[in-house]
Amino acid sequence: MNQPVMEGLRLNVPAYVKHQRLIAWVAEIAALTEAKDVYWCDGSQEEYDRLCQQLVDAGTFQKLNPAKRPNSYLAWSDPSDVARVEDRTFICTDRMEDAGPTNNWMAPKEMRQLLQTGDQALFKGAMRGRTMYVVPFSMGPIGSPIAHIGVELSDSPYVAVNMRIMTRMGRAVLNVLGDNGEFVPCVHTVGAPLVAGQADVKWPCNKTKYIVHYPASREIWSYGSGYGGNALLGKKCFALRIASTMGRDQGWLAEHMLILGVTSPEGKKHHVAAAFPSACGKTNFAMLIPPQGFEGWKVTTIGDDIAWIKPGQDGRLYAINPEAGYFGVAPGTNSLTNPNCMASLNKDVIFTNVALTDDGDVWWEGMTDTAPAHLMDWQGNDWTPAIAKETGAKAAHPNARFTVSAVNNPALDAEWDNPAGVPIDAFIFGGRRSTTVPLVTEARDWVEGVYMAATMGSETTAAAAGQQGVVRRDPFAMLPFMGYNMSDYFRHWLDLGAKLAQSGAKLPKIFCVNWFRKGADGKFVWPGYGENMRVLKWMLERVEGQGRGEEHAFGTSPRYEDLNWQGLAFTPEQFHTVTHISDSDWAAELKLHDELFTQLSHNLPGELPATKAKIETRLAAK
Ligand code: SAT
Ligand code: MN
Repeated sequence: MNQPVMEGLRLNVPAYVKHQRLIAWVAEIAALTEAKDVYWCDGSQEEYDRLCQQLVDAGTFQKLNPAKRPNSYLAWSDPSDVARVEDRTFICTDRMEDAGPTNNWMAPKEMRQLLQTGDQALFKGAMRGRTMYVVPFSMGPIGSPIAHIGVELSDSPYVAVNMRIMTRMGRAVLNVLGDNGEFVPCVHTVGAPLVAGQADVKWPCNKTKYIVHYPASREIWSYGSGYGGNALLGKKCFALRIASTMGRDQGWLAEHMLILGVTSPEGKKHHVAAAFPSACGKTNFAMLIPPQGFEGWKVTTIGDDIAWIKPGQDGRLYAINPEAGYFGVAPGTNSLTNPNCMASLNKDVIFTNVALTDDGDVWWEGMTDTAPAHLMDWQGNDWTPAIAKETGAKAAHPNARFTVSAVNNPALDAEWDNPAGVPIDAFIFGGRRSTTVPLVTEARDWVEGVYMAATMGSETTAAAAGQQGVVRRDPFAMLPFMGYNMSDYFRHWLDLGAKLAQSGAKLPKIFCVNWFRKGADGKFVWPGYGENMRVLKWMLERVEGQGRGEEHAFGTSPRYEDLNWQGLAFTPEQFHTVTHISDSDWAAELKLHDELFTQLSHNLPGELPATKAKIETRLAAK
């Protein structure tokens, strides 16, 4: 313990760490960043409590009223550091075309110069005055053959405590790593070095931000942000961008998908994986409570954001959730829309950028019908409903988040931690579209399903910095999370489907959904949330070769009479509003598909334009 390795710096390597390559790398990064000292996280409860208290002392955390919200904390970020920064996210492959046209690219050598090796390299001295936390984590059950290990070095204790909730983190991971195991090295700094005597701020960060991936060496380097996917590097950076490349090379899939189990009153269980862009209700869908008219049905959560999916011996696809917690959007969540989620948040939560009530609890827009008479907003300002009305000030930031362990979820599936995963019966792809895309459509085959997923569009949300509410193509809901060329990824999906079909296995069915169509009054027509069960049940009937529908140009959709309406007043006219296919809207939509295909023309699989041509023929024949 406490071997002095460099002048002025102790690496503090615990006796149980045997991995020389890991120790050497920690020493290298500590030297580069000139961290004040090094702390190895063991993942214990005692450590978590201690770091949280340290964050309270530093002003980053406020401890919530233990009578209302036991063992929970609130952090308010810097107002400039509130979401993922897609324009600052880079994939550094040798060849630009391997990152593809949807990613920011820089040659690895050039990026390393900027971050590590150049005279002004950003990581040089970046952790001065700060402790560097060594955060060993496993994506997937510790020791499972499908899990992969990462080690994040971060100068943010906020990151360390969040990683303990979001991943399996600590000493047990290093035990599995042994003296020579493989790990993905993740380096993170908030980019705010302190000179001697300088007081720290509550949320250190830097205006300059870089979220950088080197797929070839499976490295992640993140600079300047402390928020969400920019800083919790196990999530989008590792489990999607780096893992998608691993999946391509090794024959599996890393997807931006929730995983849920559905058990019928007869006890038959199906598993579904569903991709939606950030802040489009994945967590709500994964925790759905069946509505009136669905007595005896049960929905259970395996994962709410990311799925790693691998072909099993039997040719079916098996999915695991590589994460151990939820980093979900708070605003809009309430005990009507998502009671399971609200129950998950009763204790042991880290809230970020929600509002603080006068009695030391949290609040956000949509939590209750009436707002509290007074609270402190996410920027620490006085907030009242009157102020909000006058200035438009939000109590919580629209991308305010909760971090909570999966085991807090009352609807957690018994298999959520099973290293073998669960067999997937259906894939669902959904965007946020006020018009054009019907409530639900079943693809006639795998290729048509891949087409639907590839051409998916969605209106942008507060989860990413930038303009909101504009439709952009978001293939497979992976646009911000793809670690390689998007067209090569389409090819990977097509090839995997063909390979599985060849083995004689029954492929999962593919569906496309849209919960977000609006009426002439600009309001959502479909009630969503628990009522999505009606659509889910239809999909599972189709999986079973039952369930009726009507074929149209893009696939098969249910007619009004094909869904169970027991317990919901939803008229055929309303159903028409959320399902009808307008020829002119679709002519415009197909033009956008064309634009996407032009953008992705390098290596674009011929099956996709061919599918589009078939749709056009069908539309013309109407
Ligand atoms: O900030 S995260 O990337 O973790 C959340 C999201 O955008 O889905
Ligand atoms: Mn997500």
